[in-house]
Amino acid sequence: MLTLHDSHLVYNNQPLHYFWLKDNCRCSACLHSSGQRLQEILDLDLTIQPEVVRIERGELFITWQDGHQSRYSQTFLGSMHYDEQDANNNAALEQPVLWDGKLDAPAITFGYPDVLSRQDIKRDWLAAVKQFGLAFLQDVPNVDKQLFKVVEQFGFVRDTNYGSHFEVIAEENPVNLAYTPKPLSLHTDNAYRHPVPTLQLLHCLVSAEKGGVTALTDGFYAAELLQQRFPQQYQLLTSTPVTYRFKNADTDLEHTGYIIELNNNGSLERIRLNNRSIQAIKLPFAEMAGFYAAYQNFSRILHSEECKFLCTLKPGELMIFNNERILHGREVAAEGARHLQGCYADIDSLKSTLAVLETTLEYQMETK
Ligand SMILES: O=C(O)CCC(=O)C(=O)O
Ligand SMILES: [Fe+2]
Repeated sequence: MLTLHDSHLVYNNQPLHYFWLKDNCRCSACLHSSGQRLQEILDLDLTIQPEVVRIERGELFITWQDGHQSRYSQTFLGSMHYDEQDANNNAALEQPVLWDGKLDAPAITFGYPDVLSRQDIKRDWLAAVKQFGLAFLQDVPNVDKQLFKVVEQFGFVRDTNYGSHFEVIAEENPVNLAYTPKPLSLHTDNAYRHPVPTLQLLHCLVSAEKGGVTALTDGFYAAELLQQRFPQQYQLLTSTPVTYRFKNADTDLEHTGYIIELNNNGSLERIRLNNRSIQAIKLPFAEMAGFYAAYQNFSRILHSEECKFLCTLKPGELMIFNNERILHGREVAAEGARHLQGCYADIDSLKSTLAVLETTLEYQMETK
């Protein structure tokens, strides 16, 4: 069960380097009661050797050459397995649930009063945003800036040049086409920012007499379709730099990224696409036509019936979505008064609130 080697030991078929064990000592001199590490990498002896190693009731005890004593519980060792593939890839355990145009909206719709009064429903709401990238709330009081109260349920408002919130209402001289009745093609907001606000909330206070229909597409689902059907175009959109810019009297924001952005593992990280703020594409002459074909085709897929979900927000309804994954748009020009209030927030806080809630609810289940 336990064998000792020059640079490491093997316990329960798990190879563990001595320096790694020393670096992960659980004693109170090495690990603060907060769970934060007190060890400095500069102080670690990479050639360190154990003096004595023993197993007692499944726990591993080591006395090091300098007399320091370490003890590793079964639970700790069982959760490490650093040699295994995906050991570091928590994202692999958190695969998003992709959806198409036949989205089951009722499954991701929650009553706001329930979210406020029941922790399990609040958990389900936040989990829907994390997994589906989108959730709806009903019966949100039809009150000015109520969306701040909604954000308070999981995190913080992200201020931008539009302020802490924005009014989606037709204006005389708008700084942004969002503040007109015109239709808006599917887009992500603030593509010219890095980091981009990762969540957007839109709360309907007044719905249009006609039109003002909301369109939503799961950009990750559409990107997967593009990859399956047109792999070369997918490759182009993940590797051709495009610049987005927003400029007015007091703001000049610019960012160059990709329409489909991947992380180091090659998995989808974000969609960055906004027809209003994309700048003239500059590419070698021979590459321009290919890029345009890919860009247009991806937009066609995003807007296709296969991908696009339509709904009309009614007063008191609010949608919250991942602005790095879900594209939103306004399908038909809004006729008559229509008023949405919008704001941005960030998904890291939402995931943190969800994780804490999950732990609390699991604990309550166990102690019942
Ligand atoms: O009016 C709408 O439905 C969407 C407006 C919009 O895209 C925005 O404010 O970001
Ligand atoms: Fe928008």
